[in-house]
Amino acid sequence: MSKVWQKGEKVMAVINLAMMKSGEKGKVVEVIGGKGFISRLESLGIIPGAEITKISEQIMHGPVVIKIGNTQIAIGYGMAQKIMIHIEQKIKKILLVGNPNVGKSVIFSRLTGVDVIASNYPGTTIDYCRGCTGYGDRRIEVIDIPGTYSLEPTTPAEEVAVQMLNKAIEEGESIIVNVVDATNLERNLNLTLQLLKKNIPMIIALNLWDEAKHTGIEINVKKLEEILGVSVIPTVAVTGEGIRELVNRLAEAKKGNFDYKNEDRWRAVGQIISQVQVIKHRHHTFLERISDLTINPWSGIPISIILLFLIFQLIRFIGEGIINLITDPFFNYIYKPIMLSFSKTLGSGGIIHDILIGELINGDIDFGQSFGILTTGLYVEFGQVLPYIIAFYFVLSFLEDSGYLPRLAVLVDKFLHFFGLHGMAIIPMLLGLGCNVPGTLSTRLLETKRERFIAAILMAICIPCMALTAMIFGLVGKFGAKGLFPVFGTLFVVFIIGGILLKFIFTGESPEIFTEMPSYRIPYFPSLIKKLWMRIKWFIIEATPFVLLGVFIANLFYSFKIFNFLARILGPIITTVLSLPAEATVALLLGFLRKDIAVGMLVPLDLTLKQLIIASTVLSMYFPCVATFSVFIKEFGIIDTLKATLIMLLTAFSVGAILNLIL
Ligand SMILES: Nc1nc2c(ncn2[C@@H]2O[C@H](COP(=O)(O)OP(=O)(O)OP(=O)(O)O)[C@@H](O)[C@H]2O)c(=O)[nH]1
Ligand SMILES: [Mg+2]
Repeated sequence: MSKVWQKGEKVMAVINLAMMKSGEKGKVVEVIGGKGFISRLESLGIIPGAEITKISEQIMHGPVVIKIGNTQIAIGYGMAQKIMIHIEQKIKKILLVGNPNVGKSVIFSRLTGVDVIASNYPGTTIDYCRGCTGYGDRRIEVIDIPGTYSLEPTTPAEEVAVQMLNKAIEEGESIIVNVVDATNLERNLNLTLQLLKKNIPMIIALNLWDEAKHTGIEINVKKLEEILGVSVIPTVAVTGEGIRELVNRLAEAKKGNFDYKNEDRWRAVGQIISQVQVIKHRHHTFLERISDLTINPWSGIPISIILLFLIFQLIRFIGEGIINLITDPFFNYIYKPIMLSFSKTLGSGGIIHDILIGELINGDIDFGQSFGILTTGLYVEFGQVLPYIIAFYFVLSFLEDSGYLPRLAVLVDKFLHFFGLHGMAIIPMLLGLGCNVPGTLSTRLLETKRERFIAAILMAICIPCMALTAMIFGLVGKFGAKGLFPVFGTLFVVFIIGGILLKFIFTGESPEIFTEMPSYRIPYFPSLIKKLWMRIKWFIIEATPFVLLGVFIANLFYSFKIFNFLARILGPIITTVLSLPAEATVALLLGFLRKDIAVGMLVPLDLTLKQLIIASTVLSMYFPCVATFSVFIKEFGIIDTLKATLIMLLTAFSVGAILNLIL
């Protein structure tokens, strides 16, 4: 197999003369052969640097005709294969098309250097993503699209894929790289044959070649190329093997010549498979045994409960570890002295001081209470939330790449049907535990709008993101289960009751689960770390402005007494219905920007445990943060977003009032 391809590396598009299409122009790069052969061609002007045009293509390995200057020359097929040409392929766009979970996104990242999320379950990519790759001395656009099993879409994500494909066909000058899973050739060829009928130049990347070898699958690549009439290049996207060859051979992309009747497609696939694939007998692997154990409900459900408990402990362990060993020592022993001297420079008071450093408590900075942008603002985000974000995404990325999530989806399928959802809805929910924005977006892997809407509302109300969870842990965690259980227990109960109600409010069809179980894989560590880093970077870039803006607005509210005005209007509701002090109004209002900072604002209020529980629960449920809100509008439109908002506000305040009565 060819050398490993490094992202961004430039290559020449060099093919042999026989591969050129008629009408194509190019420059001779090299003639491969003995001295006699080379000088024979030289005599007719076929030397490196000479410009040629192919006049006619060979028929059944017959001669080709080219034009050099004004001379037309006929060349035998065998000779033509030895003349290497650098061609000006008019490729403007490369579309990565294939079944879900075959490695398109990893190939996309390799080609373009643009980092996109790749995970071991079908439906990771839910929208298209563009990038560019170096190709000769030009850059061409590469597009990663969601996976699709056929050209008749069944989910919004698949619709995107088919739309992009049709657009590329219409625009012309595009080629398809059909990414095929070598371990599931039969099912993948079904799409390949459909693509061949689309009459667009294509080339096949036979990916997961490493896994095919491990599982004893042998594929005769040459034979497959011959049958389909398009080039096939084995690749291992995660390590980069074969990607360089794929790029080198992009110019070979052509319309295939395999013909079949649509109604005979599966039979055609079967015939191809019988000619190109041999499966060696082998014993069950360790990972397959685990697969059987985790999918069978009798063993799978206890395993999932133990696993979820361990995951929870692991996230706590990593999060607290980072806080105790890294962020707290940093903030207390390194950052604080710097801020204290900055505070002195600012004169230990005044409006600028209050906005940047906040209030000094007994002459000292208290990161929990001072509430300056540079103190509490940065501490909340980097000192308290970030460690849990790292811990959560590390564990989630591991689960995603291992292939466990679709199995969990099967186990919870029955349970989620009570809410009008099917098991795959567990994937957006889990993503929502990290951040509701990607969570809401990934509801696109569900088939109907009804399911997506129910899943998104349930997530917005009952699934606190990791930033909020970390802050709630900081706030009520010190009371142990007495503090944590009422908050998270309430969210769970509301999830169940809310889910059942939503199923009846939004009537409609509930599709059955219909998904592929990818095989278990030991996560490839460099990819896992890259994905973790992408998510951390995303969190820092997306969250920081809102956190700092939140602290800034809170300070302005206090300085300009806007707070008094708001507390007068909204205070009575907050105090009577929720038994919270009027000061909590600002926290609830700012929760719209970011909930972590809103929870942070509760710290200086000296609340009782009951009040902390009510405030944390209501804050979790009443409204998604502004980022999630904008995704809601984009995905569901204004009217449905307003409906969802009404449901969220009603639920949050009724639950808050009930907690106030029973606690
Ligand atoms: N062992 C191995 N794993 C691979 C290879 N290519 C991709 N993977 C893994 O396969 C999984 C799926 O990769 P993705 O790039 O997300 O697949 P996709 O085709 O974009 O999937 P969708 O976006 O769901 O359509 C990930 O866990 C990858 O790390 C490969 O060649 N070998
Ligand atoms: Mg993808």
